[in-house]
Amino acid sequence: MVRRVNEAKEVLLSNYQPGGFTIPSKGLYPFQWKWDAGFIAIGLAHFDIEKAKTEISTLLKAQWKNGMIPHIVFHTDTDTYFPGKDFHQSNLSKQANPDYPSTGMVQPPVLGFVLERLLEIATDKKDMLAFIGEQLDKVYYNHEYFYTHRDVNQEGLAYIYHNWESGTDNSPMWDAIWETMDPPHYKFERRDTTHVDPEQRPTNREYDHYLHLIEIAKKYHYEDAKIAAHSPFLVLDPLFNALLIKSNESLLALYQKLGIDNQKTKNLKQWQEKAINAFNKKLWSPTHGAYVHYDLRNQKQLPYISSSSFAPLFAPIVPPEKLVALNQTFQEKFSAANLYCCASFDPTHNGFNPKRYWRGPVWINMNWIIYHGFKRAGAIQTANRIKEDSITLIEKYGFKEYFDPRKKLENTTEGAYGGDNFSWSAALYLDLIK
Ligand code: 9WN
Repeated sequence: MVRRVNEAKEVLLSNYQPGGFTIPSKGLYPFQWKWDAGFIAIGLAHFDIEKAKTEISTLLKAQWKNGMIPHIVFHTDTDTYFPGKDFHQSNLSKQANPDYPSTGMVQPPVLGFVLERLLEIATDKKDMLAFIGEQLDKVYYNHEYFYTHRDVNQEGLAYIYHNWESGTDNSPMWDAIWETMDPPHYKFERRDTTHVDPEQRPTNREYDHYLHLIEIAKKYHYEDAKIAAHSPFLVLDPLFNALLIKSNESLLALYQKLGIDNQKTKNLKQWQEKAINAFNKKLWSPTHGAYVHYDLRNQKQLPYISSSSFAPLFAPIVPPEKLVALNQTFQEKFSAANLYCCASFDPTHNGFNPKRYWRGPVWINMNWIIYHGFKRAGAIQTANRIKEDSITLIEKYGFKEYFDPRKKLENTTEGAYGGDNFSWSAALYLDLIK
């Protein structure tokens, strides 16, 4: 198939905004999103290193006083997205950054390993290391925020209080939590479904749950301790915590490159040891042969396997005996010859839906994480399969937001869904083909 390198660069450049950040997709997502910004910077670094640096520094300018980096920064005024800044009202929090309206929640902590990847890509290492030196403490304070304010049991694992914090918004595993809630039927105008077929997006009732969780957080002025005490959604997510552990590892490597050994690096080492132990105790399910989510509010594991179950391979987490079981689970459930790798949810489960958002479709950022994970574990064949499938999907369908895992579709016009010219699909394509 024909390479789409120039197109990928065009997607990123056309989504780049004068304010020094890149939107994920025109119309559908018109602001800066946290984990998108990280993946986008990796793609930009392959052809415009200055823009890659700006993407990160713009995001970090919006950091809150307590170290939190918000999930969306509303750099501009536009009403093509709901819920926008008037709904989230970050100014309710004393910790918010008054100069940057944002949401009052987070997204997966990608910045540590993104900075490390930028250093690998950069040709002028000295210049990139100087940039990293300017930003690194901010990322450290973000990790300190997680371990200080998001770890209710002080066990080394950070909770999320909203499905949007997971990045995997409407995964079937949240359904069990929605059943414990009965939010009002809010009156609101969806904007996403004016850009994308509603069949490919969450339902209105799911949005009631999403909005309700934000109303609770707003009621408590986004105070973490109060959210932890009252939110019906309080989850330890294996994707989120694996990326935090991976980023801890990267922060330590980067501090070492900068010749820095201080209280911060001591703290990072302590958090890391505690986190890895707790991760293997609390998030491993012997029944599933995989890592799963833990529902802190209801004190139980959520019994579902998803692409998030394999994210720990990307970090220094998985001991040898678990590696064997995890690999076996992957081969049994996710690597069938008639499927592209990797479905976002267990394709053998009845909750699997190959077209609807995070309930089954392939996402390129998850593939990038799992590809590096299997590579790190030495499972090169599986790693290469994931890389090749990602490249094939993009070369076949273009830079869509998510892709149908089924190789044989009844209707050949189907196969890729969600937003068009989606930034991280373009960015990570540029990185995967290297
Ligand atoms: C809510 C921007 C974001 C991604 C998420 C993806 C989607 C937003 C939405 O788009 O979520 O954050 O409105 O659906 O699920 O992972 O960061 O691309």
